[in-house]
Amino acid sequence: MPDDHFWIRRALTLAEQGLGFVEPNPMVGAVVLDATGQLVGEGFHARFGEPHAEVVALAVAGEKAREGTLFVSLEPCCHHGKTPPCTDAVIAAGIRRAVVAINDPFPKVAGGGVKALREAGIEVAVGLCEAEARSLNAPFLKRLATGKPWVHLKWAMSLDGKIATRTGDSKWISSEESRQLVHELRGRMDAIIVGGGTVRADDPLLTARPPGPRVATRVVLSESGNLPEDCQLARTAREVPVLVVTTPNGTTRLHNWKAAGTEIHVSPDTSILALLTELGSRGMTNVLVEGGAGVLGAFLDSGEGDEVHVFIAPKLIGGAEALSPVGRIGIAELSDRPDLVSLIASSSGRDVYLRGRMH
Ligand code: AOF
Ligand code: ZN
Repeated sequence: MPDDHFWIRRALTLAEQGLGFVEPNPMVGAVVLDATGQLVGEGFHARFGEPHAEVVALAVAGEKAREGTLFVSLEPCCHHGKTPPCTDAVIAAGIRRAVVAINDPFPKVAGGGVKALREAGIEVAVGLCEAEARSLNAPFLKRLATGKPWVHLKWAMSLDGKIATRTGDSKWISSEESRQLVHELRGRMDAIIVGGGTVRADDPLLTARPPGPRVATRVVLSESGNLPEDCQLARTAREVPVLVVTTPNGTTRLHNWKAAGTEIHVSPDTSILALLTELGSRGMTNVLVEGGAGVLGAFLDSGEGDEVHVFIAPKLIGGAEALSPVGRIGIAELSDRPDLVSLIASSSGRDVYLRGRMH
């Protein structure tokens, strides 16, 4: 059908409005056309626990959905979750044809939704705008496939690739507008991750100001447990969660942090893989790594970065001793790591904001 493409794209655009509100659920959008091809209903999954996209769109369409067509960016669910199965609502509404962008890999659905619709005599097409639908819900799909959250890596640097001067002065490299964008990013994350060195050097608060749709747990990686006793994170741990990830040795130094209300996660396995598996098991979908250079390097060296957010300020810092954003080992040959894809450059105040994906 010539218009199918248009309407499935519309469903994808609607879905995007759930960003930050629906996780750990996927973003889903739906459009209903009547038997003559007129738009009679639209909807999207707006917030975790609230009605699914199809149900919202079908409610708007009402009786006009009979013999009509449903466009949905994800396979309708066929299970009783927090809401009844969408397939029941689609069948009851008398929909004749459904166009679905991608199957839902959620184990309780996984093709069962399409099967239920077909068994009810509905004509179902799957796979239109598949690449766009996969990209939109890449974090949801990654967590279901691997158990790990989607990893955003973020840094701000000068035009010559430094994150501080030779004396360590780093406040501020990026503009006010860029720092505001970082707060928006934080407001839709499940975790903000930093290393102990950043806590010792910067005493960061790591909250989203103003608050966004979700509250991220502030995660500090500290094998040694050597963290300042009086700092913003410890002081605010009862208002916004703080999780310290440490080793059995490190715990001995963290009694005060524990008393302040932070959670201490102890693991002898200090790998990034172990960390992400732990965060994924807590239902986290998106995590933001804010540094320092050692932590960002550890993520990239272990192949655990999915998306990059870089703010480039019109400053020239210079100096062989001044730090660059990504430390640790790095690649040996340029061909050892593919270039970023889906790169988007925009301006943010006087800075350039570059955003791209690793794969
Ligand atoms: C749909 N339409 O709009 C969404 C779906 O906990 P629940 O009841 O909200 O169910 C969550 C699961 O349902 C989620 O993991 C995903 O598989 C599916 N989400 N399905 O038909 C929607 N948001
Ligand atoms: Zn559903």
